[in-house]
Amino acid sequence: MPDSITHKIIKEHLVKGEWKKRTEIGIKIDQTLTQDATGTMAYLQLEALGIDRVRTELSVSYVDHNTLQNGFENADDHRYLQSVASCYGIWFSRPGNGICHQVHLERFGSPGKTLLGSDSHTPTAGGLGMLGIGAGGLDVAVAMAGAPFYLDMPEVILVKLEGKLSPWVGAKDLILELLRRLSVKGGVGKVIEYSGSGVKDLSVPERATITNMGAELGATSSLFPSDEVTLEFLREQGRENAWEPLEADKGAVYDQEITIELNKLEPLVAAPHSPDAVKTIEQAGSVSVDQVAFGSCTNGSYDDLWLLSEVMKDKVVHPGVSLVVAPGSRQVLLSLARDGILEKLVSSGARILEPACGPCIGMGQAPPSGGVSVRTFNRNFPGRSGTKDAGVYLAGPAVAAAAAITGRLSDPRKLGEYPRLPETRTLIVDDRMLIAPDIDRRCDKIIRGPNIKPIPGNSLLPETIKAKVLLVVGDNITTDHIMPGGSKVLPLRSNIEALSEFVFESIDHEFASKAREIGEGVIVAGDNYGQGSSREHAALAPMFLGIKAVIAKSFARIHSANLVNFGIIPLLFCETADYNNLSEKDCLIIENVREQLRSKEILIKNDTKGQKFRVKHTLSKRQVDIINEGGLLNYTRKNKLEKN
Ligand code: MIC
Ligand code: SF4
Repeated sequence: MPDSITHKIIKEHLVKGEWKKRTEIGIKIDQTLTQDATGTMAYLQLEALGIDRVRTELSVSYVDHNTLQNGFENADDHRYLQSVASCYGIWFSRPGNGICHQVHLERFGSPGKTLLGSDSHTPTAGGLGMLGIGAGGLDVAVAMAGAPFYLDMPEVILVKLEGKLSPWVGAKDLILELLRRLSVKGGVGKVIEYSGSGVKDLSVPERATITNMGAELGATSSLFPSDEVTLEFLREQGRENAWEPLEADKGAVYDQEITIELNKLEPLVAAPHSPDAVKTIEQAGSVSVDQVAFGSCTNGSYDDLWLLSEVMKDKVVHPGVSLVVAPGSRQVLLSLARDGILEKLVSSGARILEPACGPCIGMGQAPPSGGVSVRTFNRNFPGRSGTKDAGVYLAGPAVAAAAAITGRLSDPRKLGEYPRLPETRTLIVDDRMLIAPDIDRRCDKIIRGPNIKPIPGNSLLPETIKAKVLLVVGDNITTDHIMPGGSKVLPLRSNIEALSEFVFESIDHEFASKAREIGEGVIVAGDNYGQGSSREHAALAPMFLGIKAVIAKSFARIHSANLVNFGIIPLLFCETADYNNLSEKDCLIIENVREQLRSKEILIKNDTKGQKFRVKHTLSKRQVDIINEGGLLNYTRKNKLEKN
């Protein structure tokens, strides 16, 4: 049977389960990546698994998120990560070397291989034809220990790109168009594969912008073919040996097909506060802009920043705008410096930040009160910028550059002729900020600062759950709502007790104290609960606060898996009316829960309202066993580590 790219890669890596849609499969993971904000917990969990060295082909630990060092915490975590990397045979990308996804694309990504990362934008690697999947830190730790990674066999959507992009219209506009059509839940349970005549004109960084933001569609992954363009990119990186051609077979069958005519696209933005609130510039209106932020793992490439410098040439940033620029990697920053582009940017008034996530995760550069920020990033969830009442527009580099000059949202096509990228451009490859694993290593001691606390444990699932509804929320609740980021909270990622104080802070700032007072709780939610980040802390901290189950209309993939990993039951409403019947403080009783979990439907008694209702689950037997054990760590300790 002719295969899609997705099927080819999965077939080659399938180690458990059957080739059947929506059933659980286990795949072998070739490479892993972690970043510092999720990495400390992932490595604490790796330590708890008791292996002596990672069993993947390659694992990399990046430091890119928590780089603002307001206190000792982040610096301590960096030191911990470096010492773990050296003990376990893991590459270490030092702070200052760049954002994990950009560096991985440049230095390690490989067509046809699998990559599991403790960050939701791991599918960025799909720009190279590599199957990148985001997961919670514990899943990544287990994969590093050499066990399979489990996921539901995805459906595959084919997106055919026809024609050519017009000047001033870019890859970001393409993925925003897809978000407009499919919404933030349109990709859940699916891999998005690109093909068509338009593919060959997209560079690898442009492809990576598109696969990166597949995460915003909720997709499991996104994939481009590996072709001559891929080879050229790898050659530029001195890595042509990593290349292999990869394309779908003729006649491959897809679950859904979409065509995008590239010449019909125009510059787009995602309006506050969701990546799918997509509008044309005209529809968005001539909004006054206070800040423009360039960079992130979506648009931090050389070409993106070069475009900004061309637009800004001989001009200075609008007096009402603060322009901040964070290159995606040290390679990009070095190359920009060599080519005089950095000089142009500084002379135009750009505020240059280190190559890291920075403002994207609220690590500094929060916009002013009620301000508007135009960002080349991928998420504009409320409060994520660090300013609660700021409005963030997501845009491509052309729209963001136009805003930096005019001080308003404006159509870049009015800026005149589109600049031409110099044909002789080369990138500086310098791996001295990457520490390679030492084959003959001696494991010196792992260095732990006082902010690193032991991982809280969980007990076995009881026979009966008696818990109060602690919160009722609507659709599309993000993990930023559940467990916020930002410079105040992120340094606490390895201290769950301290972190748990901030759970649901922006929705109900008394949530943590209520949870502690009540003891056992349930969350009630609408559709797509837990979209966004892969942070397992959005399950681990609620577990610490006594949350036993989440009942939702539907879940985002990574968060649902994280709930299972920490022993919280993800349950689905059978009838929407039952969602409307539940109120905060209702006391819910699930009798014989262990027994009930064996079937797909579960009866819940609402003791407060004297009602009964049914919910369902889509958990595999393996996942039910994990929940019964109180989470994946307990389960793995009991059942010994599986091998690929
Ligand atoms: C994000 O973009 O939200 C993050 C920060 O990169 C997260 C990971 C985290 O919360 O540490 C992600 O996307 O998974
Ligand atoms: Fe970093 Fe932002 Fe990318 Fe997340 S989305 S990895 S915070 S740059």
